[in-house]
Amino acid sequence: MDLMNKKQTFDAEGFLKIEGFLSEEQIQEIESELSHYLQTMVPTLPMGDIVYETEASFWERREIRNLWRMEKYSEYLAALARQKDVLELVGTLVNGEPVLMAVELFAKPAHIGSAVPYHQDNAYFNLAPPDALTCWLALDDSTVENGCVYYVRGSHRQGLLPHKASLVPGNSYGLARIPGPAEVDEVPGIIGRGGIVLHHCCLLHRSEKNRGERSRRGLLLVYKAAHCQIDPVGMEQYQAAARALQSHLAAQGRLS
Ligand SMILES: O=C(O)CCC(=O)C(=O)O
Repeated sequence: MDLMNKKQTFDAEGFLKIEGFLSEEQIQEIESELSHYLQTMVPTLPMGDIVYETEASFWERREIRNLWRMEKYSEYLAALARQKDVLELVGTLVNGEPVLMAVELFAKPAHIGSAVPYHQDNAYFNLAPPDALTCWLALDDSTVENGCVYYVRGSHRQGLLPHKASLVPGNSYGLARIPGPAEVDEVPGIIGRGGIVLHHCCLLHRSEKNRGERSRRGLLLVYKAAHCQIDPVGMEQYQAAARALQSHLAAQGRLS
């Protein structure tokens, strides 16, 4: 599929899936950088840049749910996000010069990896115009069993829907009203290791708990176009939700 066909699909559906975007060799290189990151960076990270799973095993085995702002700590990952073919594709889809916002990990460990509530990323970003996207890179085969992301086809065209504090560590903001199954055309983002799914920042999406035997790691490269501005009113609402989560965790003694 050429770039213009990819753009047509992305504009119409709000997401675009490309199997085998990275080779097995590249994925192994990323994995080796990740193990280095876990050993050397994770012990030094500030609280805001790491989130642990909160299931019963929390105190015994601290399984990582999310790593945020990884581009700050890993030159390798920052360079990966600047790869020419990635920037060319992203620039076409965001209608302008691509600017990296973040590199993140959604680790979703086997058995306990927690669900992500329905949300639109732009409820967090508050960008106008909403020319931003996430490139979700599968480090494992992502299946229904291990908690793939579900995308609501065409939902990016509705604009931003009301969100509220979700109190979910790692995803503090969620859709205020959860749509019924008949209201949405939801597509499971089943994708093989090395594949990518790019989704528009206004696309409604969620993921379920990992009920499988294997982890479901997604490495997220998040971009906006250079011409985007931040809407301060929306940003204040999101930050209030983030503060509500912090107070909730502090009240439970879980801010450690
Ligand atoms: O990986 C997941 O389960 C959720 C990812 C997500 O929310 C996103 O890509 O914006």
